[in-house]
Order: sequence, then C-alpha cells, then structure tokens
Amino acid sequence: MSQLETAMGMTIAVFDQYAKTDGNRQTLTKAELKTLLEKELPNFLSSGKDKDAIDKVFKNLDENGDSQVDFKEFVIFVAALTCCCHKYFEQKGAK
Ligand SMILES: [Ca+2]
Repeated sequence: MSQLETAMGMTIAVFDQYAKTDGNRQTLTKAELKTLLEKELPNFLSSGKDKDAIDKVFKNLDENGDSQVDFKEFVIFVAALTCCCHKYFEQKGAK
C-alpha cells in the first residue's frame, strides 16, 4: 500500500475502533468522540479539558443534528484539522 492509502486505511480503522464501543459501529456518540479526541488527538484538546470544548466540537461535527457523528462528518473534521496543520507548517517553512 502507498503512504496515502495507508493513511486512508488508518483513518477508517481509528473511526471504527471508537465507533464500535457501543452497539452501533456506524456512528460516534458524544462519549465515543470524547474518548477518540482524548486518545488520538491529545494536543488538540490540551487547552480545553472542559466539557464545553467537547460539546462545541460535537455540535460542529454533527451537521444534521442527529446527536451522532457519522464517518463522513468525521472525515470532514479530520480534513479540516489537516488543513490547519498544513497551513501551520507552511508558515513555519516560509520564514
Ligand atoms: Ca457508536
């Protein structure tokens, strides 16, 4: 597998690992998302350990308002975060 294929596979695997905590492996509940963020993106939430931060992220991700985050919503979130990282490293490299 290529690097990009591996990255895509890992993204799917991470979602599946946390989404299957309860009976429904198609979606992340707020509790599942919280665990995922704490374990997989510890730096992302380091500033906001409070419940509000998770609530806000969850609300933003849950675009259709069904209190579940599906894979599409999760991928959009990962893509947005990746864009932020890309911008950050671009700026760093520019100086
Ligand atoms: Ca689930």
